[in-house]
Amino acid sequence: MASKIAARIVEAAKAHTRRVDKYIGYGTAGFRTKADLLDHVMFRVGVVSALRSKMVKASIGVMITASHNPEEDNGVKLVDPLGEMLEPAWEVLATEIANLPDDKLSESIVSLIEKSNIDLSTRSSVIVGRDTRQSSPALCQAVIDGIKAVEEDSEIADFGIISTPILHYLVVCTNDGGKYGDPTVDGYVAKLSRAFRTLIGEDNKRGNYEPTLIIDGANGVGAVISEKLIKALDKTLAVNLVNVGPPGILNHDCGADYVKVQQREPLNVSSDCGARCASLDGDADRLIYLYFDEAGMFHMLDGDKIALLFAEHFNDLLKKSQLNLKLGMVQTAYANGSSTNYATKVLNVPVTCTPTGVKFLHHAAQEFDIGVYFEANGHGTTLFSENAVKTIKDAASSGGNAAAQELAGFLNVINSTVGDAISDLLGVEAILHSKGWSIKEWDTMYQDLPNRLLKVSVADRNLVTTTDAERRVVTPEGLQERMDIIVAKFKDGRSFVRPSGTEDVVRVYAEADTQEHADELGKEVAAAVSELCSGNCKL
Ligand code: 16G
Ligand code: ZN
Repeated sequence: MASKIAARIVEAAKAHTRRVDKYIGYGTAGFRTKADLLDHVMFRVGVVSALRSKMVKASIGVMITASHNPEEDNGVKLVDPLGEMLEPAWEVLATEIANLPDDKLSESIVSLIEKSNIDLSTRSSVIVGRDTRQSSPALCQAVIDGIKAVEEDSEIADFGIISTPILHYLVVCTNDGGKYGDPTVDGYVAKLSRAFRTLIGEDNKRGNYEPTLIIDGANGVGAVISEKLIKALDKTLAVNLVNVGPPGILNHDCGADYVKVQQREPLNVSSDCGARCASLDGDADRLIYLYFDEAGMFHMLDGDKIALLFAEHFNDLLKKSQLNLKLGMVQTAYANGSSTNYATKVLNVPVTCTPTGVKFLHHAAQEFDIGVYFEANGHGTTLFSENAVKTIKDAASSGGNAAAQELAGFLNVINSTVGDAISDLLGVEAILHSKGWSIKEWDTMYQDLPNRLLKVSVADRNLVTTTDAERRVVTPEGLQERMDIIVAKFKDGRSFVRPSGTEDVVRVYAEADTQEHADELGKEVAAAVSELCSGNCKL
């Protein structure tokens, strides 16, 4: 049976031969490179997804996207049955299969089926989604060809253009029989918008909160989903949607990554507007807020500020509702030192630090009853344990506990399956409304420490290895000692370096009491990395 399937796959693979030698690895965000190198990878990912579905006897997700990368790139990642990132052992298997020469495909598939004890009689079920890139439809077809090569009769739910978080949501809802929500895009929009409208209640204006918002759709799928959402919100929130797609170019001078990295406003958001703007990235799983103050100064509120807003509000609601649930936060080393201080010293909320990458944060957040996790780049969500869901719902339904009822509303606004810009945006708006806060009041919760991000090109970025959630260097030998000496020269100095998981560079982060000092610290550390890894520094 295994060899029969392998023969079918080899036959179908003739339409998706491997025409490029380049090794393509399954990185932190799946396979990602120039779109024209990906046809054979997509076909093989289709094969792997169908086999994985048979093995776990559940629906698997496949998302075709390169997130915030430029239009000419593309990528693909697999989503496991509970909505989480693909199991690491299968990342290895997927990478192996994606990079095999065509004539080695057959034996490798047979060995995978046999070693993993895959029950071939189980019908494969795969949920597929794609972002708005021009290359996505053809690459999606390659994935579908791969799934069908394993089993012509596979169950394939092709949802077309959807955001990455919607794909995660669909996988969860499909596998839990609709408990988390209705497994359709309309079901997703209805769930979130209904919960938001319930939280806002009759009066959408409160204190200094104005129910008007600019959404920067990054010319991607976020704009498509926002349009559906705007309709469903029915004026509870007045949205001015900009960067809605062609002729605007995906992620070009707009989107969450652009705003975060360039520290400036996206295209079509003018500096004198004085309003709140929420920037989404190309697949709508990252969110960054921004505004201009009266003096025309740009201000950015990144993942850390969003996390602290959630943490503060949930902390508050837990106290008011007198529910005994453990609230915690998860950050990475990139989190601004001020945000960590605010959480631990002002809010008394414990903070776990993990390596970069959603899967690490998500996993660590499961240790709490209510776990708020965010990367500074704007990717994050809140997880509620089973115990938390039950406790909150029970308290809310017994009546008279307004804080518990508000928490129950957040259970439905938040997409806990993965970081979701649209859901986070509704969460932020509901909190600002609840507090009667302007964006400025949110922004002044704490003051970010000045910081600088640099990258260094080196001969081999994997020379750099780290420990302690990327906060200390193990190799090259002597680098950490050098960094310790440099950091000690700066007031409030902190710096760490790590090899990027998505680019061929070593990243340097530096933080200090003034911007000048952060810049200086970053430069000195980058020079040390360059020297010890024989590379060249570049901004
Ligand atoms: C990927 C990760 C993101 C991380 C980024 C770091 C996922 C789904 N995405 O985009 O969490 O922040 O990589 O990139 O895990 P870097 O390794 O190049 O710094
Ligand atoms: Zn993204």
